[in-house]
Amino acid sequence: MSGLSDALLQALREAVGEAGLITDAERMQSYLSDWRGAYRGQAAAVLRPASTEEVAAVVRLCAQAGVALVPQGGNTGLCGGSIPDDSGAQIVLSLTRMKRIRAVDVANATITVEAGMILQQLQEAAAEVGRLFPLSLGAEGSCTVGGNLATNAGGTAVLRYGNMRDLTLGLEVVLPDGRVWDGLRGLRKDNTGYDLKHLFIGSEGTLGIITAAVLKLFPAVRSLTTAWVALPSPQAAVELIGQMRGLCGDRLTGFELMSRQSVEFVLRHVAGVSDPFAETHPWYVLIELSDTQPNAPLNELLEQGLGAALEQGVALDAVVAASDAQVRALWALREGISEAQNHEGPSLKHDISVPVSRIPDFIERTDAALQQAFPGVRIVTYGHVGDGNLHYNISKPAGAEDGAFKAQAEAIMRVIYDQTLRYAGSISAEHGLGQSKRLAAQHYKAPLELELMTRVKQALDPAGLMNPGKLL
Ligand code: FAD
Ligand code: 2HG
Ligand code: ZN
Repeated sequence: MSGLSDALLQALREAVGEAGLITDAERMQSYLSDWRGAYRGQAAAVLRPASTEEVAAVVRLCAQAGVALVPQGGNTGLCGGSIPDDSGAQIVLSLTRMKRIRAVDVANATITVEAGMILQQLQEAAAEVGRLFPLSLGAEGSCTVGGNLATNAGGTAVLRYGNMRDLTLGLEVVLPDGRVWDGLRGLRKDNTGYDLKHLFIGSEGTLGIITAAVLKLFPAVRSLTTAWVALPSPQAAVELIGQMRGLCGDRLTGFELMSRQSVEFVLRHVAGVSDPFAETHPWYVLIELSDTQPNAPLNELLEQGLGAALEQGVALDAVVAASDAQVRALWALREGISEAQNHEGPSLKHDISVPVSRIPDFIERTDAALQQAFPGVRIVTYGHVGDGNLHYNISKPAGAEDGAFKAQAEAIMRVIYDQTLRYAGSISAEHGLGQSKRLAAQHYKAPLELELMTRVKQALDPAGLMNPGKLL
């Protein structure tokens, strides 16, 4: 039984229709926990509006009744942002029925889509008009544009194209009082005051519901080459990315770092992958070069760059993919890490960033501090090294009790975040604060920044009904 009044339930049913209202406990389950099983909540109902007008009607009704809303897209987030609390009083507002393309303007290089569109479908829609939508991440087959915007998603192509914020020109947002802000402008230049879209991008559903966006399109990629390179150290990765950038410029579109521990987990748990090398090495990078010209001389560039790196001892070994199947196999080794680590029991995720130049020192000192304080923990370090963004994830020691490891979670996190602060970094470079880093942010963010953020929240959502308990 839903905890909502009969009158509100009836009004919501009229707003979204029978197809848009779920109150059955069993049918609500998949909206109430994340894929890792790390977060679980309860809800009075799940609403699935099919248009902006329906979202606005729901928000108005909930504002009048004082009921909190938890926006949800593909529910692939990694910090509990899309999961309600356990009071059973909140409503999950799923945008997944809003997935239309509203417009494509090839001459303006823009596409206007609704928030529930799956990222992969957006990439395919761009390809159909001979263009590229470059945001790319492991969850792209399930995550939505609304979730990408609300978390300012990053992924593996930020190096060349930027993160979701950089790919966005305009937004449509249902405000906490139910009014619709039509900011769907496809302008690359607009200096008429505060750029309001940037308030909503990265706001994790705490300031309003994003219902549509105007996004940038780029020329399609017509040449691509991918290499898997073994390295002696993170320092070598920083040197190699500098050299490759100097040589290839914007053709360097991917540069992902992985520790041996990360790759070992993938080899152990993901079907159909294999180690490209006979010998094991401490670190690897996956390098991608691409070009909008067909038959661009990417292999020559790669061979030149890697040849020099091998000679200098910056690289230890390298293979270049010889077919599309090999390209996919190399990416599977990288994209499989999240899933593989999940098979190794409880893990702690830290999506930190530090200046690229300080990555080697950060890893060396943080590894040492952790191994001294928590002997045996398995450190799974990988990520978008060109963005200074590391997934510095920790799995429990092999054979340790889950409970004993979980009891250390807070202390492990402190060591990592204290180090991050020491290196002038951020405690969340990609996934956002959600539930998991909300309290840590109170400690690690500057008080003045927190005060300004609180004032923005109060100005837009004075009743605090937009995703309460997240971010702030
Ligand atoms: P959800 O998980 O449903 O929601 C995320 C947040 O956005 C929540 O706070 C929610 O309330 C809010 N929200 C959702 N839709 C709206 C809306 N329409 N309006 C307002 N608020 C909304 N992230 C990266 O940045 N880079 C990566 O490389 C990356 N790789 C991943 C790989 C895997 C295997 C997985 C599982 C996740 C990965 N993620 C990554 C995290 C996640 O996929 C992204 O954060 C993604 O952008 C979330 O989209 P979603 O639709 O699933 O959002
Ligand atoms: C990635 O880069 C994602 O693969 C997920 O951001 C990271 O699971 C993780 O910790
Ligand atoms: Zn990532």
